[in-house]
Amino acid sequence: MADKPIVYHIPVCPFSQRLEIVLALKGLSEAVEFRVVDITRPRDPELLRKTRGTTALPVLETEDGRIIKESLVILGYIEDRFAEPPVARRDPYERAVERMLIAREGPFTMAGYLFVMNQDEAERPAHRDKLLALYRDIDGFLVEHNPDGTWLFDDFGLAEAVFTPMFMRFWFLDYYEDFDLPDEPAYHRVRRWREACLAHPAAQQVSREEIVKLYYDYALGAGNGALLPGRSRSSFVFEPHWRERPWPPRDKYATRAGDEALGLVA
Ligand SMILES: N[C@@H](CCC(=O)N[C@@H](CS)C(=O)NCC(=O)O)C(=O)O
Repeated sequence: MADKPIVYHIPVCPFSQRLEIVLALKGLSEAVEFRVVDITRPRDPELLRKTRGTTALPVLETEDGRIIKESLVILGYIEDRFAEPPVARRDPYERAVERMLIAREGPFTMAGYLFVMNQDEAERPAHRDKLLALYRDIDGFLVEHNPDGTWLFDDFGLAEAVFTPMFMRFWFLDYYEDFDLPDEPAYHRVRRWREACLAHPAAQQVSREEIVKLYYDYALGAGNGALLPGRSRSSFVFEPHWRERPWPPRDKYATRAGDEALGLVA
C-alpha cells in the first residue's frame, strides 16, 4: 500500500497542471506523489493494466490501488479528500456559478487545439472566429457575475485552476497563429481575468518557452507525442532538454522543421 495517492502524469500536460495548481493553492503539493510518464514511449504495461487499457493522463491511484481518471473528477476528489483550505466555492449558488463556467472548458480547449493543429491556411479565420466567440461568451459570463472584479469571485479559485493551464497552452496560438484578443470592450473582462490567471504564483509550473517548443508537433498536426513523417523524434521528448533547443519556426504553413533544425538530435 502506498503512503499517499500517486498521480501518473505527462509534465507539460494542462490537465495535470490543474491538479498541481489546486494542490499548490492548498499548500499540499507534497500530499500527492507525481510520477512522470514519457508520452513519446510505449506506455508501461503495468500502468495500462491499472487503467484498463486507456492511455489518457492524468490518472490518480489511491493508496489502496483504486484508479480515478479525468482531471475534473480528480480535482473533485482532491477537494473532497483534502478539504481545508477549500479551493472550490462552498456556497451552493456560488458553486453552481463556478460549475457553469467550468462547463465551458471542454469547447474552449477543443477550439484552441483544433486551431493549433489546423493545416489548411484557408481555415484560419474560421478557427479564429470560433475561439473569439468562446472568449466573448466567457467575457459575458464574468461581466454577469463579477463585472468589476478580476477573478470569478474574490480570488483565484477552482474555475481559475481549470482555465489557467489552457490560457498557458494557448501561447502556442500567439506564436504559431499570431492570435491575440482584440483590444475591444467585448474582451476586456476576460482579458483582465486571463492576465491575472497567467501571473498567479500558484500556476507557474510551465513557461511559454517550454510550451512553444514542446507543442511544435501539434502546430504541424501531430498530437500526443505522435511522430510526423520524416522525423525520428517527437518535440515532446525529454532529451535534449527544451531549454537547449532553438525556438521553432513560427510560420507553420510554410516551414516544416526537421529533427536537426529543432535541436532534437545531438
Ligand atoms: N479529459 C481528459 C484529457 C486528458 C488528456 O487528453 N491527456 C493527454 C495529455 S495532455 C494525454 O494523456 N494524451 C495521451 C493519450 O491520450 O494517450 C482529462 O481532463 O483528464
